[in-house]
Amino acid sequence: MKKSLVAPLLLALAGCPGPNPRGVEVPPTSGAPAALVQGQGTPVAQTKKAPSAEDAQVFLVKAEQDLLAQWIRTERAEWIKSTNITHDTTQAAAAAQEALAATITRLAQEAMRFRDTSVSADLARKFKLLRLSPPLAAPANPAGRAAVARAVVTQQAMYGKGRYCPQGKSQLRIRTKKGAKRCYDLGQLSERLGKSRNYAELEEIWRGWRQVSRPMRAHFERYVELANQGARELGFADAGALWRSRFDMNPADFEQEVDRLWLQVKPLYTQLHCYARAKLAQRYGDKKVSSTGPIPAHLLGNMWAQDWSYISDLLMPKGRRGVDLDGALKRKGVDAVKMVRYAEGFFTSLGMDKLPSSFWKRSMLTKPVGRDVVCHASAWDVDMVDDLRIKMCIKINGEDFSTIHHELGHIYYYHYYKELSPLYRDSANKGFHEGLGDTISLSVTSGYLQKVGLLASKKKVASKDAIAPLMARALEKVAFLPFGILIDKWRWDVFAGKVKSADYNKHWWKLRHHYQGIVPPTPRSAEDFDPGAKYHIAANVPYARYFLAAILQFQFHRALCKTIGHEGPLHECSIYGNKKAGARLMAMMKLGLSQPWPDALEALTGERQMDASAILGYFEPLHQWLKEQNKGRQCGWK
Ligand code: X8Z
Ligand code: ZN
Repeated sequence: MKKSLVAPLLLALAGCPGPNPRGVEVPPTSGAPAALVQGQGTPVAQTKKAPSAEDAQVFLVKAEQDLLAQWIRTERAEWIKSTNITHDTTQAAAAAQEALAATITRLAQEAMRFRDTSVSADLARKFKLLRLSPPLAAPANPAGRAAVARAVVTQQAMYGKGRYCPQGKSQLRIRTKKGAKRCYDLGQLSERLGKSRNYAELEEIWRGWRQVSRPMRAHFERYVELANQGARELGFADAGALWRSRFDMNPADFEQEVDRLWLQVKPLYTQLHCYARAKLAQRYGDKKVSSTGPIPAHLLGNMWAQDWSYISDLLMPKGRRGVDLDGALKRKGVDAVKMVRYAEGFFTSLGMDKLPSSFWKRSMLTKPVGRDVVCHASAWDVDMVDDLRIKMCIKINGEDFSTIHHELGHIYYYHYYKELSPLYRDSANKGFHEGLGDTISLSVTSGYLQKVGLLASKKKVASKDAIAPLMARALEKVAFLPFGILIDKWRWDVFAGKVKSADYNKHWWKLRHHYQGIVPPTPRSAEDFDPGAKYHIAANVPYARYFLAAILQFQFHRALCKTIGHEGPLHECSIYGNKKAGARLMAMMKLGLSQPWPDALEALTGERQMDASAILGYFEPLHQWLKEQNKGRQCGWK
């Protein structure tokens, strides 16, 4: 989570990676920062004499100091709230967010003085970042600022404290301690949703969790209104345009870029969907799962149908089995701390530093008893130097093993750009931050697991057995792609005023149908607010970054595997222990946000474009196999 710069609501960031999404338009080589702060309101402190480049430099140094101090204060308040959600911690976090927003508004207004000052490219970039960063711009007026902070903090608390408490007869087979009140949190519901194969029970779990988000709709409506107001004050068309302006291109071009990448990968997703649908029809019957229509959303093993790994037992081809990492971790008695140690071991094998001792003292690795916390995994950079922490409710399974690598990716990114000037302490674009740890996860191959003793050493898995490992990976990575794109497609439409609040849910399901090919198992109404059942919507975390990360991590992996001279299929490549690969990663991380992202991409991969050919190449053998399996089936959905 982290700080943002312009009037913002950074609440948002709380959560995922942390860093604030600072903007990244390509800076002019020199010139007036005026364009960067247009729409900021009335300039203050106009001086008679035009300010010089030196004045601008002095202003920015001080501005960065002020911001840093506020970010740290806000980050601490957010940490306290997220690891103990109470009335008071929530109020304190909202107050910190408001104070930060006020600082940013003040700085943005003061920056107006330099609108006609000619400055270096470096300063121009910083002025630009100062304006572009907030994930959500709050209005400059104090009442609006406070209201939007409250709306987001409230949604986040509703999500964090959310429980489903069945009324009357229930299908649930979740064991609770005798006498305990029968309410279930997201962790319990998700676990059961992954394991149960009982249609009615799955339906109840799916519906039950969505009761939590129903009352969020009114808060969300207010938040949209105020976020848009804030964005317009900064000179953007709406809050979605502000979010899309952070990728070194204009908002319309960014949307096209995302569409282009999606169209590249859509045929692969469609084949996976077609195959999964046929298997689910075998399991649940063709009355429940139509052979030509969308799939009921509750049958895919995940609360949001974004990762299908938990139904791999239904989808793995006969006679082929993936690696049983869940079993291996449990058999070895690996606990939460050891899981993180394994991940740290991967990063250090690449030549990176060990995690600081404060990380181990201050992180929250397991769900505490007796208090509400935000369990959604996140990585924190509390003092923006080395007070690094993760917050997770780790379960001993393969999914969390992979999430820990994801979170440490954020942590190492924070660590390696800490020397940069505060405004540059972020990744090249947010997809890089989200993709770094996932790139390492792609190197968690069966060969690697054998090397570190988590799997028994057997003979090398022959390449002709590629289908099982590729299927396992596809259920996580390929299944995710349409979900990764639609969350922000929905928010962009909402922010742009294309969807009225009465149609929030209807539009959500239109996109879920269009992109993912899924439908709700039970009728939904305008009173439901199913988008809010996903953390990032409740917590105001932009999501297109995860879609980009899903594409980028395969580009990173392909380039690193080339660097280490790997021969053979990419799914068998692991960069574990390779210092040359580590050096390339560190060099990219050290650039932070100081350069436009194509430069950072080039530093690592030699390429300047985001490109789905890497993910397609990785899955090519599976893609061909799926096409074979789907022969005679009518793929796609009506
Ligand atoms: O939110 C996350 C991370 C924290 S930044 C755990 N992810 C997205 C999600 O859970 O929806 C990682 C994958 C996508
Ligand atoms: Zn993340």
